[in-house]
Amino acid sequence: MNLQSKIYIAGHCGLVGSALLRALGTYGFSHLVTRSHAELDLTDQTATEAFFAQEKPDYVFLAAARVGGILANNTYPADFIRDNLAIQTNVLHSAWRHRVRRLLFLGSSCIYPKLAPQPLKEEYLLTGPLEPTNRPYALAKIAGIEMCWSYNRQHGTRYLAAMPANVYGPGDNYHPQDSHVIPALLRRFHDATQRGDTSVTVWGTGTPRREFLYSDDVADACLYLMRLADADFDRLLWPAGDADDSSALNLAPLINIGVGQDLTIRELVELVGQTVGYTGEVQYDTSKPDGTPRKLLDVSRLNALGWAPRTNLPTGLATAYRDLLAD
Ligand code: GFB
Repeated sequence: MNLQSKIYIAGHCGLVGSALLRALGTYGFSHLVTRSHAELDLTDQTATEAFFAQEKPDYVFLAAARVGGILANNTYPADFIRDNLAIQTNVLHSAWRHRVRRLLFLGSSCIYPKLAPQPLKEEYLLTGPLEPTNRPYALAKIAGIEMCWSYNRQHGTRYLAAMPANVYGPGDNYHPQDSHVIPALLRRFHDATQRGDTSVTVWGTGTPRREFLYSDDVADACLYLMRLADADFDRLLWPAGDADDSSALNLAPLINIGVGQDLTIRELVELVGQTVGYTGEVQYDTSKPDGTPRKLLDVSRLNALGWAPRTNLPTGLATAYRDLLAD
């Protein structure tokens, strides 16, 4: 990928896509292609195919997806499975037809089995049952990984699937019910502080552990991966050395992106309270789901390539909070 390459960022208005756009701009990539959801509905196969036929991008970051927090996943399971299957099917197929050189498909750490050993290695994919609250979303993303793998095997494409930890950052969704935990807590603690409330409610027991990754770090890792030399990139696609061995050994073209550390929701609540300056009480609503007890990613594959995140959680939370205040 060079500075003149034509690069399509699918989902450039989202949390990861907008960070990718910023990062590509910062590095000096000048030939960027974007379409808003209103301009191009990626669940529409005909429209997606026409777009690829017209633009013929060299590289694709597939960050377009229907995403949401634990409750949104549980409330709209049909939307999560249908939209994600449709988007990725259309984009992966058209990208092959129009000879895209490399594609990075973004998923999530929820693809791994609910009770898999920690930290989660890439080869744990499909080794056990999934967490029920986000199974439709996870299954769609697993199908996306399998599609990347299948197109690589049958058509010689270079599709890599990257699974980030829980992402947060500027431009997040602050919806009270549908958002992820960090934007939800920033908003709730901020509103409580403004109103002078003495108690705030947090969902679940507070015991689940989560790993949080700042959106600009995810984007930086994605660029790092897309800019790898051919031999290094291909080693990620074929970890066992060749197509047949990789398929037999369950070595998908898959790489985790994370910070290698997690914390409990209770510890996160402390940090968010400090960030916002909230000093009241916290109640836990145990009628709300906890989700997976833990999903800490093993990031040794990415670290071995020389990449590490730059933003620690307190710094990232402070930036995210400034973004909320500016909203
Ligand atoms: O961020 P979150 O929705 O993602 O929830 P998941 C993380 C944890 O925070 C859960 C707790 O244990 C929640 O019960 N939590 C506490 C809250 N208070 C809140 C709150 O006000 N809002 C939210 N949302 N959570 C999603 C998956 O799971 O993570 C998706 O459903 C995707 O498929 C995404 O993988 C990254 O980590 O539980």
